[in-house]
Amino acid sequence: MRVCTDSITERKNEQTNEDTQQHQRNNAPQQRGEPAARRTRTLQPAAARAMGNAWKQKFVPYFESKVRVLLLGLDASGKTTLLYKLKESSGGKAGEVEAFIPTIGFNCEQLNVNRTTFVSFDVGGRSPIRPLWKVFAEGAQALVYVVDASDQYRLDEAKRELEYVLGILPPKAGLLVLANKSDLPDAATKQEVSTALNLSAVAASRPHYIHETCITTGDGVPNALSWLAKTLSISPIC
Ligand SMILES: Nc1nc2c(ncn2[C@@H]2O[C@H](COP(=O)(O)OP(=O)(O)OP(=O)(O)O)[C@@H](O)[C@H]2O)c(=O)[nH]1
Ligand SMILES: [Mg+2]
Repeated sequence: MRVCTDSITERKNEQTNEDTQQHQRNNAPQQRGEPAARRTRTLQPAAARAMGNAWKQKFVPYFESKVRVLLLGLDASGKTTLLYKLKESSGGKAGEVEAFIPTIGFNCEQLNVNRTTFVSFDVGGRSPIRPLWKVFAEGAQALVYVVDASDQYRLDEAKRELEYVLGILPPKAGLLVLANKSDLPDAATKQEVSTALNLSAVAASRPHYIHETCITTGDGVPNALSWLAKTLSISPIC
């Protein structure tokens, strides 16, 4: 049996499921230079699968949608604002922004626009539902990754999370990065965000595009989403 000091494996579970190992690698507090006190528990893969199946009931529009788009980003990057902006600019064609807040405490939302369903949740190294992401990633045609370009201290965290998500996303799924909050004076440019995320390397094998946005005013959003619509060969999203 492997010897590991991580709290997750302290349960002495001999399961060597790939999800769990991947989670441990990415979540190891020592690797993030954090004290042991901040360690968190996570779902076991079997529990995640069971919960994933239960969630499929809540997210029927997403799983039955012709076009599935994941909308991810660190907390406070602008995901919810974007969903409401999409709803507003769809001229009444979009569905409701449906929010689910499961007891394990993270936000999840979905929105239908023109037979395209967006499902959104926070990504963060300590997310206890990380093994669940696969349920949503499988079958996703694209990922919209929202980055708070004004929060330059967290660009590295945004990079790590993006790498993890790209690892579970279908290989041909497109990637649209929004360098958001470009209206703020200290916001990184799209070139700086691209470099910080190492975009040309991590997304080399898939269609990708980065655009500066100010989601609150809508600046840059139509241009960015028209790239997405073109890449997905669907009618304009907004
Ligand atoms: N200045 C500025 N603020 C923005 C922009 N986009 C979003 N915000 C603000 O950033 C804050 C967080 O936005 P949300 O849309 O709630 O972010 P989120 O990613 O859904 O965050 P969580 O659900 O908390 O994880 C809100 O106060 C927004 O008004 C932008 O382009 N510029
Ligand atoms: Mg939100």
